[in-house]
Order: sequence, then structure tokens, then C-alpha cells
Amino acid sequence: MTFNRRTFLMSTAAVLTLPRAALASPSVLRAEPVKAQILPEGDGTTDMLGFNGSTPGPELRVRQGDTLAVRFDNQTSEASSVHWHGIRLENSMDGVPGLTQLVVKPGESFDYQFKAPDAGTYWYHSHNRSWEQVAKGLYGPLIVEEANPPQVDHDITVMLDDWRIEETGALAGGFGNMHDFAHAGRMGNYAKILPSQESIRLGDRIRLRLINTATARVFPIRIEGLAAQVVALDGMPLATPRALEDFQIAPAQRVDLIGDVKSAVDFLFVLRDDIYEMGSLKIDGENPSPITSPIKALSAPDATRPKDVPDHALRLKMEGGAMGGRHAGDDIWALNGISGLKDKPFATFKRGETAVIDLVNDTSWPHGIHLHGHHFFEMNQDGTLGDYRDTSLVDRGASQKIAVVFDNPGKWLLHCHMLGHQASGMKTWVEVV
Ligand SMILES: [Cu+2]
Repeated sequence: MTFNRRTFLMSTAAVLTLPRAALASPSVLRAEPVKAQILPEGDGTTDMLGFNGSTPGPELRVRQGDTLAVRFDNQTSEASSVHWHGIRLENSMDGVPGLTQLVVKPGESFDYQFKAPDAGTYWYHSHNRSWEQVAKGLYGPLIVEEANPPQVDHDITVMLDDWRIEETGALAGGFGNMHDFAHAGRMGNYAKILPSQESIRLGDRIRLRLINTATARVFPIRIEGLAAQVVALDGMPLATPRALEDFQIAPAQRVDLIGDVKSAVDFLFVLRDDIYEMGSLKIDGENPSPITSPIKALSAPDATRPKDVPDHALRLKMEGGAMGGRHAGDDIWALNGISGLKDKPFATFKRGETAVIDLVNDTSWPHGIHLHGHHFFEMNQDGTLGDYRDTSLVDRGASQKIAVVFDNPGKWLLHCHMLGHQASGMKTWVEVV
């Protein structure tokens, strides 16, 4: 199924809203089968997987520096685990079966407990057969609040997703389809936003926390109706906010915006020759006393500056896929010629060492490379440090150098977050000792 006018259903009907937890997060995350209204109200419901009765799962909120303690209770019929995407946590809590923990079997549970060191927008999701379990809905937002949050009228989480769905509402089968894996991944035929709140007032100042939860799709996004600044990427504040323009958000990436509402806030999916409405925040009334202070940078992240001369200069070459000469099951994709996790890591670092890794995309598809347990600087062409992120989108034929201070001990996955690519070989791991 391809993404085109015929199969892409418009989403102008009511948008689904996320359940929102109070600051005290639930102490149990129960994975279980759920029914969701993915298609517009009145159309069929969808059998999915979720947490605590819904997909997306509840929004977890903690204050920066606080400890999140959650019992993951697996009430699905599939083995699973939970990964806390982007959180610089201790290795044993990272949620990667086979690397940091045993898989959590049906009916079993696992206690996750970790400190949330960085304020920002994060998310949690299944990390077992994630190409299927995330597509079925096993994810939710994880918000770490600043000690002194910026002044806004509303703090709204907006997840962006797509689904491959039948007109009845049933999820299309064919998870693990090798053709999808060798190409862009499982692309949906229906896409929309999942905001935590549906309406806003004219003149409100809002913070939007965008999270791309799709398993494969890079969304090209235009937001209308908001005079906004980009204040953070992948949870980490920008030193200087940037005026909002059209942007791309790759799977697992986050973008935080603060802006003033000028009209209904529309989320548009911009293709070369067409524009699709992914949903909007509607106007309900007017703010009698709008906030007029300038939008300022959030508090700077706690980022150790990489050494000017790195301890390691490495190259990680993405290979394979359709038109890349590899088509065999788990080995469709490779990093430096190796598919999947081997006993030996891609590299071993002493705690505190700096590595510059050149991510070279020698394939016909874009890839969003995610490093667990750390953030890294995307390096600019002139060698200066760019954005501080946990997932870097590298276009086909392009390369991106990242500078990483490996200061978190343990075994950390390094993989493509197009989850079908990860499943079919595009993953490796590093060790920090
Ligand atoms: Cu990929």
C-alpha cells in the first residue's frame, strides 16, 4: 500500500486526545490489548496494544532530577520491554532485551526505576519486536519538567503517527514484511496528530512538544496559526531559539516550540505537490491578557563539551537495502558490513572519552540513527558543534559527523530508528567502561 491521495484518509474530524496523568505518574504501566478510535469518530475502531487502557499510553510527568519508578506489567500475549527514549539513565534500566535485561514474558513484570537528569520531551516505547509493537501502539510520552518552566498558558504534547489501516479500522497485517524492511519501512496510509488538548484560545501562548512515534515515516511539517520559536530538539534546549519554519521530524525525534496563537493551529504534512491536514488545535475563545514577554531560551542543557581532538575518530557506514544488494532476511541492512548485534561491540570507550563518528549513508533511503544513553552533537560542515540530539536523520547518500562524550557506563545500542531497518540488521552497540 502506498501513500497517495486515494488511500490517505483526511483527518479533519475530531482528533484523539491523549490521556494526561497528574505530576504523580502511575506506578504501574500495564501493557494490554486496547481498542482505539484511530479513524474518525463513527468509523470502525482498531484493535491495538496500549498501556493502562489506551494507546498512546498515559503521559508520564516527573520533575527534573526526580526518580521515576514504574512497574511494567506485561498483560499482552507477546514478550516485551520498555525503553525510555532519550533519557540518560543507568544502563540496567534502558529496556533493551539481550543487551541490558531479559525480555519480559507475557504475565511477567519488570520494575524500572531511574532518575530523570534532563528536563525535556521524551517518550517510552516497546523495545522488543518494536517494528510491530510500536506500530500496534505500545508507546507514550514522558515529560520531564523544568524546575522553573517557561510561562505559557498551555503545555501541549502532540504525538505524530501514521498507521497502515483498513477501511474497517483493522490494522493491516504483514508486520515484518521483507519488502517493507528493504525499502522505507512500514509506512502508514493514514496519519494524524494525537494532541493532549484539543482547543486553545486566540492569543494564548502555548508550548508544543512534538514527538514522532511512527515506525518509519519522516514527517515534513508546516504549522500554521502560531508565531513560534523552536526551543528544543530531542529534549535538549537550544542556546538560541529559532523562528519556526517548515521542518522535518524523523521517527523518534522531538521538537519543542513556544508560540503565540494567531488562529487555529494547523498541522500540515507537506509533500512536493500536495498538502495533507494532520489535525488542528481549534480556537475556543480569546485570551483577555496575552503573555507579551519575549520567548526566551530554556535553561541550557548539562552537556559536557567534546574534546577538540577526539580520542576516537570512527566511521559507521550504513549499507544494504533495496538497490543496495542485500535482501536476505535479518541481513538486509548492515553497519560497516555487519548485520545485527554481535558479541563484540562496534567500539569500546573509556568513560569520558570523546568520539567523532562519521555516519555515512551509502544506501538509497534516509535513516534516523539513535544512540542510547547519551546525547551527541551533530557537527556542522566547518567542524563546529551543531544541535545536541539523540537521533540524527541522515539522508540517502549523505553523511553526518556526530561528536559524543561517552560518559555513561554500560552497553548501549546504536541503531536506525526506522524500526523495520533495525529489525533487519541496521543496529550495533557500543560499550563504555
Ligand atoms: Cu534505517
